[in-house]
Amino acid sequence: MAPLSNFTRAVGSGEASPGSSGPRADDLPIRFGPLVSRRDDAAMRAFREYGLGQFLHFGVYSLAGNEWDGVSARTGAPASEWIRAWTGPTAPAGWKDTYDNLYRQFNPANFDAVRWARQAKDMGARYVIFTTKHHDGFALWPTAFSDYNISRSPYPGDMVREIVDAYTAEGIDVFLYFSVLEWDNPDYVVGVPGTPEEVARFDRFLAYTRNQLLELLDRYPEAKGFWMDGTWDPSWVASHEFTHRLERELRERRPGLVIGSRLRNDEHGARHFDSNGRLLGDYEQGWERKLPDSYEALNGNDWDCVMSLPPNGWGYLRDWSGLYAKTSDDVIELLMRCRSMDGNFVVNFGPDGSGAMRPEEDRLAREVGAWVRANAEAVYPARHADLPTSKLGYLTQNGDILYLALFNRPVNNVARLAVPKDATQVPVRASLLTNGQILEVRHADIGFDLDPHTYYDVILPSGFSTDRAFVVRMDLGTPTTTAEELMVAKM
Ligand code: H79
Repeated sequence: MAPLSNFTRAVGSGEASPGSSGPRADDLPIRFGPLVSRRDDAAMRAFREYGLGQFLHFGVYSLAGNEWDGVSARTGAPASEWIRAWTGPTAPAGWKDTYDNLYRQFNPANFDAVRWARQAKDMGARYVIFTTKHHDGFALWPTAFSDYNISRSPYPGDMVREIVDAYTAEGIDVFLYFSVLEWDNPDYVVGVPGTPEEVARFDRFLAYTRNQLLELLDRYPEAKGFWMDGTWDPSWVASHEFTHRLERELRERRPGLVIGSRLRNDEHGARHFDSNGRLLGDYEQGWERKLPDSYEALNGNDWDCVMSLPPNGWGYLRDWSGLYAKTSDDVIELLMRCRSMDGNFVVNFGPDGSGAMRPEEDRLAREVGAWVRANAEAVYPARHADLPTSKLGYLTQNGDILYLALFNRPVNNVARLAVPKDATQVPVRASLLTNGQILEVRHADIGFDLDPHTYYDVILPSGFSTDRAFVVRMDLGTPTTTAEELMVAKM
């Protein structure tokens, strides 16, 4: 694909086009390509074992809850945290001005980072991504580089510090969400800066962005990484030389820092991956409200999938009526789907303007937590199993232990797994993870012509019933039965 079309696609559809085509033979010369290749230090090893994460969207938009004066913004703003962009006939007169003054009321009485962190811990989250600054530009830390920050609100404190402290105390790693894009900033430029005045303005904006990122690193040395956002505009994309330098500087300032692929693009405009298909950063950051089709398509890259509970609302959305909200079963399924492909699954919470989680989120955290606790060893550190995928659920593996998280229980209670005929390790023992009950394993060498697989049947106890997915734990060992040659036609 020509680099230009890559660029056009990225700009036209936000983050809609993740996925690498893998390194290509026709290498284009690239000056502003990756600064790292697959790292294997402690920070990245930890990233690979996070498994489950929590996203927190909290800010001035949480006060509105996607509506104002009883009028819904649903048809005029793309998502709740986007409410400042509300336009159309339903938008209140002078809305932007109203919004830009909302911070004067931002004083969430129920904000309690310790409570959130405990809840995340109980849910089984091992990292949190916190919105230090969303597209509205309001900083939840007392930044020295903009007046539009928490210290100008009635809230007496530094929310980022409270989050970092509370989550770190629970052993949950903190990633800082940071939107480059700022709607309210007069120095921000939409489109490639053209006139000398625009160039000067955007240069000021870039310097400001750099200052804030370095400030975050200096103020919160406990933070493990950045989850960048709002980097699709051609103004940022054209700043490839600056962002290349910036990434290097961030890494030098904080060895071990984990940075996703949304920060940068190459000089041809290719985002997430350079024009030769190499990942730009430590992990793929394109999986927002979407999932890869297959493990193979990921080319071994690290990745996380971030997901809102309603179709697309991240900040508090007061009115969920008429929207499908993902259930605990959905979240558990997504979690295991991600783990089976070596990814982390990050579920979003959007507390209300008082700092309270909604009852649905409280319930989801409890239910997901109960499941993850009961099935922890199938979630982490278990990873992708190099076996054919199963229509019954998702496979993960840790050394000699194979896990099948069963979402589609067969009506005959025979859970059949395909294994390559030449596999040296096959399921030899099985049990239910939830209660340790031993399950019978049978080799089912069906003998389909040209089939590269043989099959192992795990017999599920008909007396065992559950209303959630459950995990079959299998020991892998040397095959004791071999494929029979009896049926090979002698022709
Ligand atoms: O914080 C949440 C969202 O608010 C944020 N990312 C998650 C984690 C996000 N903001 N924007 N997007 C995700 C992608 C949006 C892309 C679009 Fe557009 C905005 C499509 C249409 C408007 C950018 C501008 C791409 C095309 C025009």
